[in-house]
Formats: sequence, C-alpha cells, structure tokens
Amino acid sequence: MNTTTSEKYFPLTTDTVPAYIRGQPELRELFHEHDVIETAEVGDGNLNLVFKVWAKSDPSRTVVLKQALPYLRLVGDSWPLPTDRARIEADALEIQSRLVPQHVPKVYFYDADMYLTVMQNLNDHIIMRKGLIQGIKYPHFAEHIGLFLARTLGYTSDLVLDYKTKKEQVGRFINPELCKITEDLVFTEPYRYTERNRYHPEIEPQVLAFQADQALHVEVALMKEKFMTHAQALIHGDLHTGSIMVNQTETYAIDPEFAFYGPMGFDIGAVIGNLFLNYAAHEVRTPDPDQRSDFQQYLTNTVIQLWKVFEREFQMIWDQVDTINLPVGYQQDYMLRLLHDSAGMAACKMMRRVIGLAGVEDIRGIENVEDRSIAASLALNIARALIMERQDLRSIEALVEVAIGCRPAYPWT
Ligand code: SR1
Ligand code: MG
Repeated sequence: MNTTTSEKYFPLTTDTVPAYIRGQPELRELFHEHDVIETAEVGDGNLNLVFKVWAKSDPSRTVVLKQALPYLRLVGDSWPLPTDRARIEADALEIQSRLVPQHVPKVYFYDADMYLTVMQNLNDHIIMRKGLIQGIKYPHFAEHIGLFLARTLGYTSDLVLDYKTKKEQVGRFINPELCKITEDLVFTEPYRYTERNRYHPEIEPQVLAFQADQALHVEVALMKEKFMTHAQALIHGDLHTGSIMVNQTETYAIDPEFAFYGPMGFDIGAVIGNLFLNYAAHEVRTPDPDQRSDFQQYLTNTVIQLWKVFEREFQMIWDQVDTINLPVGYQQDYMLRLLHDSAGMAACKMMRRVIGLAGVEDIRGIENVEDRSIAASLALNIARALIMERQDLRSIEALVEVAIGCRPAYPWT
C-alpha cells in the first residue's frame, strides 16, 4: 500500500487552519485580508479531519475543510490508509456535481499536496442519520436521492459512456485499499469470529447462529463477488445516512472517498439498508405504537418512493440506448437484477452495522440493553430475509413486505 505523503503535507490543526485558509487564492473573495478566521474540528467520521471555518465578523462566509490522514482515525496509526482517497473523493465530487449539482456540496478547490478539499459548509443541514433518530421526516428525500442514484449511476455506466471513456474512468477510480475495508468489514468479518467485531454480548446467540449459517454465507459470498468484480458504474461506495446531509427542502450526498467502479446495487442498497436500520431502531426508540407505526411507515414509503424515482429517472437513460443491442426485455431484466442486488447489498450493509467494527448510532446508541437487543435482532432478521429472498422479489413493494414481515428474535424463546 502506498502511504507515502507529499513533502508539503502536514495534518492541520485548529491553530494552523486560519493561516492555511488565508494563503489560498481561491478563497480571496470569501475571506478578506483583515478577517479574523475561526475554526472548529468537527470530524465525527472514522477516517479524516474535518474543520468548519468561518469569518468571525460574518459567520455566513464559511467553508468546510476535509483532510485525509495517512491512517484510519477510528483505530490510529496501526491501520495505515492511502491519502489518494482524497483525490478520489475530489474527482468523484466533480463528476457527481456535473450530473446532480443540487445534491453535491460545491467544491472550492482540491489541494493535491495536502490531500484536502475545501467545500461548501452545509450549515443549514444535518446528518440524515441524526435527524431520522429523532424521528424527523424528510418529505423530499426520496425524490432527491432517487434522482442522485439514477444520474450518478446511469450516466457513469456502459449504458451511456463510450467504450474508451468507461475504461479510462475505471482506471481513474481504482481504489484498492478502501475497497478492501469494505470487503473485510461488510462481506467477511461479520460472518466469522474476529476481534474487530463489536456486537454487544446480549445478541451473541443470534450472531453465532448467523456465523454458523452456511446458506447465508453462500448468499453473502455472491454479493462480495459482485462487489469485487462488477465494474458497472462509478458508485459512491459509502452512501449510508451518515454520508447524507438534509433539511426539509434539500439533500446532499457527501464523502465519496470510497468511490470506485462497482455494482450500482451497492449504493442503492446502502440507502435502503440504512433506512431499515433506522426502522429497526424505532421499534424501541418510539414507544408510542401509533407514532412508531407512522414513522416506520414513513421509512418504508421512502424506500418504495426512492426506488420508483430511480426507475423513472433511469428510464430516461433507457430511452437513449440502442434497442437492438439492448432490447426492452433486457432492460426489464437489468432493472430486476438491480432490485435483487440492492436487496442483497442492503442486507450486508445492515449485518455489518450490527455485528462488525463500525456500528451505527441508530442501534448502538440505544442505552437500554433490552431495547438495543430488540432493535439489533430485528435488523439482523430483516437483513437475513432480504438477502435470502431477494431472487424471488418482483417489485420494491414486495421487498418492503419482506422487511415488514420480520420480527426480532430477542428475547430468546
Ligand atoms: C474502518 S472504517 C469504517 C467505516 O467507515 C466508513 O464510513 C465506511 O463505512 C467504513 O466501512
Ligand atoms: Mg465517510
């Protein structure tokens, strides 16, 4: 792995950010010579440094600065990581912002020596996961994310790009070390004993059952193979609800450092899987049955709607293709395979968040152990049903029915 850094590289701190920002010609219009520049480190992700920066006299003049560290922040320098991921992220943001500018933060510049990007501060938005945990509904999310998925996946695939550009793009987005994180944490470690797994002891019986379940392992292996070999489109690669910022009118997808040419269903499944993780969490987070049912219904309707928007927008791509080479029957088959992939990938993304190293606050943030076990157990059962039954699905409504039909196995009988 190449983890050597440029000679000019140094990790920024709140003390050094103001001088760095002042030295950037691209920011002269935003920050003036005599501005006092304030900054705070706000990174709560697993990998990078993230600073909010603003002019003291006018906090509306503000940016976010994201800098890659040469190791995994979650674990420390015992887990080296290539800083090239910062270049991948900047390149992916550039492509996505051409396709869906309304759903991608504006980038001011990328500094290839410092492995950092300075971008729009989405100060009026929150991380979607945090909003969903509070039970906040986002009425435009399905429309926005369906469009984001259709455009970013469809327009970077062989369906649209010419034969040469597609291969060049695959080369530009080779991202082996970050893909390896996903291969290990999503498709391998949850299904075997490893010290890196982090499930809480109360759900161990269900985890051990999953780890002994050969039929489940076969389906996970199929999804892993697809992830590793199916260079279908430029995927975001980590599109969970912590990589989405929202408010009541807008939606932004952030953080595409895991981007590479992979299967479309991995991105669609990431969104669906994370909505179902939140659904499982509200099983206990919302004690009032009417409120619970209302919010869970909002989540399942969102799954249905985002897929329908995706299909509608993807149709515009099908309308451009040569129907002799890609006949309508093939198009229908392609969409059905995408639905099956999305269900399988959603399942893998759910299981890793319950069993594996990096969990999600929706479930791991539930303080009461009994409640947390119910939510975790429900999430695992939804995941198992989705991956095992995916090939029989004929519609997104059927996928949602499979999930709704699941119950937690905890308390054990
Ligand atoms: C060890 S990195 C853990 C996770 O953080 C990122 O957001 C990805 O989801 C990765 O798998
Ligand atoms: Mg991230």
